[in-house]
Amino acid sequence: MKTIDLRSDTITLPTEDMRRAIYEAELGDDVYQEDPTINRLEEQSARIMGKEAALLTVSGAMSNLIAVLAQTRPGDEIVVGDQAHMLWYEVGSASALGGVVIRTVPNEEDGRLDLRTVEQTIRAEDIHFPRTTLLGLENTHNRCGGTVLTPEYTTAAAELAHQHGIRVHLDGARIFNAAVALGVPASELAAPVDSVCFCLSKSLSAPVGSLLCGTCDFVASARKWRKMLGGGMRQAGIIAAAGIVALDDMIERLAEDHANARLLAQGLARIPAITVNPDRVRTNIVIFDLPASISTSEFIQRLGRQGVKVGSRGGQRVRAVTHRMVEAGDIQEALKRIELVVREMEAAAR
Ligand code: TLP
Repeated sequence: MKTIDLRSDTITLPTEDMRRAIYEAELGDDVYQEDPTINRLEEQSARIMGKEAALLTVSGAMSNLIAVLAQTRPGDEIVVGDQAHMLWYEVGSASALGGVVIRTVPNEEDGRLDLRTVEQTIRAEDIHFPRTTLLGLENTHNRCGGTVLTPEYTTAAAELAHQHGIRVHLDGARIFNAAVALGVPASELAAPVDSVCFCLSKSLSAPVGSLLCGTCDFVASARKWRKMLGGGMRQAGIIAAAGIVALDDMIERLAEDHANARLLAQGLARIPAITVNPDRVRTNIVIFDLPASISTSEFIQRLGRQGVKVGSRGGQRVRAVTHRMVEAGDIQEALKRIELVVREMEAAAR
């Protein structure tokens, strides 16, 4: 029985081309900025994002943290959505290590923040208040189910922030999924913001790495913060080599993952006990609800024993993510096994 792992696109393994590129990579010491492969990846990334410069970091979480460290001071306030990855899944690093207060604005179902609410959240100058210095956006939005922010929305949000002297960071861990779904270049989605990061190690299938992009001054400061965090790497061209293949070859194919996610959502919608809206699935993340009669943790365990792995999204919610290592046929097979487990659990609950 083939295991169909839908927990995350982070589980994708490097391709043959990536392994070959890793083997052949020209290397140097990157703390001296002498690794030609990293330099190439950083230049390519900056170009793709339409920014002056880029910095390779070990992870999306490290890029987001460095974006905070380089653009705020301890005691400042940052504004993010109440479903933001930075808030939920980064161990509180912005507060613990950056010393900033995290203030939240409710995320709309589609990942946007209502801009009137954002404006009301921005602190006025007052001796009692922290300074609001950074607004965080996320595209695609993980907890909102892979939803996309358009260039128009991002521009409006950034204009508002900039009018108030606030910088904008975009967590674009899956920005290429958004770009492919909208049919626009990633640079258009990143143009309005001051800093943007994206991940090589999710749908793009590279083993490690994230790129943090912005102006030359910002990236110079980010490089210093990365060193302070112990993230100055040496011959990490072996990571960058796979990243270059990811950017060259793996972006266009994301449309397949999106089609498979839609297929999954449409199939799930035909299972009476499951609640899901296939029309809301824009990229590679499907979030669906189980009925109250079914325990989510037990469902995930039982389904795992049937060779389908999915993740919990809290409460009755389940998350399934499509990626290069699952094909349309696997989706049909996963649907059969999901239906079986739901039926069994419903029967047991009666
Ligand atoms: N997300 C992971 C888990 O942490 C939940 C996943 O499986 O989806 N920003 C966004 C929007 C992300 O989804 C993630 C990873 C990150 C940042 C952090 O990236 P890494 O895992 O490289 O630190």
